[in-house]
Amino acid sequence: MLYSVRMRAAQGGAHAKGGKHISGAERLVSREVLTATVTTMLERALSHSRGAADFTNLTVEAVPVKAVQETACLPVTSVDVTDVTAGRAVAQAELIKAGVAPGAAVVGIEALAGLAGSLRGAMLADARTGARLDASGERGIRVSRMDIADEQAYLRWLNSQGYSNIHIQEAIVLASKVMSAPGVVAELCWSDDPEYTAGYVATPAGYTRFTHLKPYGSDIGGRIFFVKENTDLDQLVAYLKYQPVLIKVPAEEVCADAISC
Ligand code: WAQ
Ligand code: MG
Repeated sequence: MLYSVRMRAAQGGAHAKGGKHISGAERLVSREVLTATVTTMLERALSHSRGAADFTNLTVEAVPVKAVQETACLPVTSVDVTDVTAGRAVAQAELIKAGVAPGAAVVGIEALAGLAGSLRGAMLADARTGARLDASGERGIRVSRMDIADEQAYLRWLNSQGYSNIHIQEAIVLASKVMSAPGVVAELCWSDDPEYTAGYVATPAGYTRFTHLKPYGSDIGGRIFFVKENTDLDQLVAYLKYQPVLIKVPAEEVCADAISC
């Protein structure tokens, strides 16, 4: 059995009562690390750079192993840009390369940039027009029930590429699940944590990070998933929210000489 652990935290009351979204997290873990996972999430909600949560919802739900699908981890590339304008221009080009119509890429970037506050989930948008497709309003669609299959192997794989922060760790897992979903062409994301300016475009071919997609100090972030025409939206949303998925990193090079590994 695995356990889906989900946390969402707000300040000024529950999300549904107008509270400001502070933090959220999703894990799919074994019984051995369940209690530690819950504790870490609670601590994170109580001491977040977006503010201290006064409402935290923690859900723990058993998931039978046979319900879990596996999917490959996206390869990661980093692009250094000098500022937000340059970052958004290259992110736009990356979206277009993935099959998002040029006008839709512009509309999508503007939708994220124009948010008055962070949603706690993602927006779905038409990859031809950029028009919003989901009816979840200010909540957004929350992708859930995903994790890395082998955390130690994942951390080694990330470290070997110079990546170590928790934002990257979590975002690659989320994006890998989203890219395995039926009908998704690409994702655009930047963080809602005021000190974190990097963001990414994910496509089924890979995860491309840009060092600046959001101005330093802004606490408005978000995610937008661009969706192909004729996609069954109910099926897509059900997959994103409910399908348990574990992400597999590429097998490590076998080391002939254990001492030099
Ligand atoms: N499902 C859907 N949307 C989500 C989820 C989720 N599970 N979690 C967060 N979001 C949305 C929500 O609108 C947040 O406001 C927004 O995304 C940003 O969330 O390579 O830190 O957790 O250096 O602040 C990306 C770059 C970091 C990482 C992303 O997102 C890198 C990040 P945050
Ligand atoms: Mg955040």
